[in-house]
Amino acid sequence: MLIKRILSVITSFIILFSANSVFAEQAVGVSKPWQMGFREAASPVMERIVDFHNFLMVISVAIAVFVTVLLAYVMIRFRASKNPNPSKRTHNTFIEVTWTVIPIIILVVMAVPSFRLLYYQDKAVNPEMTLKAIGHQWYWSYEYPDHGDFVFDSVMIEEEDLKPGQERLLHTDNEVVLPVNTNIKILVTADDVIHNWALPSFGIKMDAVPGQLNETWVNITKPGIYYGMCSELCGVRHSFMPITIRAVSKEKFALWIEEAKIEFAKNKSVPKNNLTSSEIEFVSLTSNSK
Ligand SMILES: [Cu+2]
Repeated sequence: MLIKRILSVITSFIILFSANSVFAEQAVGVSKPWQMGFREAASPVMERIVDFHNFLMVISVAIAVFVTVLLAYVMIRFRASKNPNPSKRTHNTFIEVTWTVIPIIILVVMAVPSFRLLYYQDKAVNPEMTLKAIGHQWYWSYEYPDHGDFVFDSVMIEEEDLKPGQERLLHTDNEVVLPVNTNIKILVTADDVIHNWALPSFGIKMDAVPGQLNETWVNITKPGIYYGMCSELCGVRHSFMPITIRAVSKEKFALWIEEAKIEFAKNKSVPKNNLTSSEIEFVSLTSNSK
């Protein structure tokens, strides 16, 4: 009876996992049901983050196993019932040097690739274009400084307005279109409070700080739709300011840019008032005095 039950649980798990692999191609840059570990990497930075994670995992597991075995050995070998007269030893120079030096070596082995990765994700080498993301309460707006003077807002689509294929709480009305196989410099800032522009598939999690321009980069390796979200608690609708990126070929991107220049240039005709209340007061006072 018990064996039957266990078998049925195992088969249902196999069916669940194989069903997911059938749909794997449809969902790009989004978490899948029953997923373990990271989203599929879609940039050289994320590929290196995954490799570094796997490398650290081996070290962590080896240390955990070693400590557990050592603890079990000590508990059995030196148990009170077999050792009525406990040892009075307090020092052993060789062991003390060993348990200091080996952890230092392990930390250095971990630190070297960690710092290399940190500097690798810091700045793009020869960026071909720039994307500027600006965080607002509670949506993102985007500029393409190398492609003309336009800006657009990216606001989450509410659940009742979702179209088939759009992910709940993740899809925005205006998608950020980017070309694949291009070194893209990403500038991140904010308008009001601290936000965070996070895109797991690209290995990006960059603070958006008002008055500060933070830089990172991406080179998207596969076309598709990628989802991200604000990752800094920024107010009541913090959970509802996602990022939707459509990665396309360079040719399609060139076409989209031409359309975007026309479509979003209109928004520019109504300039956004970025002044603070004290600045507005100052402007109105000085203009009245003339
Ligand atoms: Cu935010």
